[in-house]
Amino acid sequence: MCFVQIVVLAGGVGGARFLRGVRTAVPGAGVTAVVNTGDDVTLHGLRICPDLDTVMYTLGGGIDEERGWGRAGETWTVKEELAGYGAEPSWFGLGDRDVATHLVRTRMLDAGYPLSAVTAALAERWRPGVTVLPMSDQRVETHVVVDDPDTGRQQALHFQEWWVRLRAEPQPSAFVQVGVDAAEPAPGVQEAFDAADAVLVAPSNPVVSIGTVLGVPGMREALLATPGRIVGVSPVIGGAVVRGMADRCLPALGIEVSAEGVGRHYGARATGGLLDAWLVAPGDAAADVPGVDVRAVPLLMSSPEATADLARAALDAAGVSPSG
Ligand code: FO1
Repeated sequence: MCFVQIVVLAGGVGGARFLRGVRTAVPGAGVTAVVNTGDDVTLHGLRICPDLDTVMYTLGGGIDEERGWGRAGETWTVKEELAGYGAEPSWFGLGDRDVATHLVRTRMLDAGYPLSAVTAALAERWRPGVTVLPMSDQRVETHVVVDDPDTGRQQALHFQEWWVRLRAEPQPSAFVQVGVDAAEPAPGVQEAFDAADAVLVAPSNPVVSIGTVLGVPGMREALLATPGRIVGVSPVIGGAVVRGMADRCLPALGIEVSAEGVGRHYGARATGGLLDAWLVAPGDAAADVPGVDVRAVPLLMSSPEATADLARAALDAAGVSPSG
């Protein structure tokens, strides 16, 4: 019996939780996560890949569930000692256990291993139960264009500074993926799409996570050539984002903060967009996304069971039965 092959486009916290539900919903399936790396940053000489780590830790059982990022049982001694030296940035939460991941990754990258090989090596420890692929082996870093409150001039901040230090407070006017023009999908991404029975777009940030993944040259073409159906899950419920700050990002691209707005932004596969189907919350059942099969199902990933039910609904919309 050939196992069901599923590809999931994912960002950080929401994407990781959704992936855990997919893994539960189809235990025997081959699941490949294509993960955003636009949030990646080099701080204190260490290469940090937040979304890859959140996916790896969440699926590997090492995540701090409450924060949604970083390690469970974390301590912050290195961070405190760095602050003792006045070593900036002090605003980024560098956990002691997390530092080990960054040290191993940075050493391997410096030795010339591509990010996809580094990610596979780290996954040897965490055994996430899905194949975790960075969207690209080339560096792509999301920068946020904001108006400088003091000078009124526009400036570009690294996503992490905007997100963590400034709590996404300055209204962004644009997002720029530095390095994206020289990027291409990572090894294994094209093959995963070619073999997919279904591609699921996780309820991640449509702009800085899903948008960044799709912005890699060749990615959209690879996705749209997949033989499977493409099913998205709305990250917006009742006009509000469930978690994170997608509502701070959507207006910059003129996208309405609603299930309908995001669905229309992704667009119908039949008319040049992405989606064959779009899952919205029961309260958003009236969402009108022309050319797309809109289905109202509970979207809150309030428990592993609820998330598995959501994943099953997504696979059902893709015409994939869990048994394959
Ligand atoms: N998010 C925060 O809000 N504050 C932090 O100090 C912080 C540190 C951090 C360290 C490692 C890591 O993998 C993620 C971290 N995040 C932190 C989350 C991260 O900034 C964002 O969640 C992702 O980049 C967006 O998905």
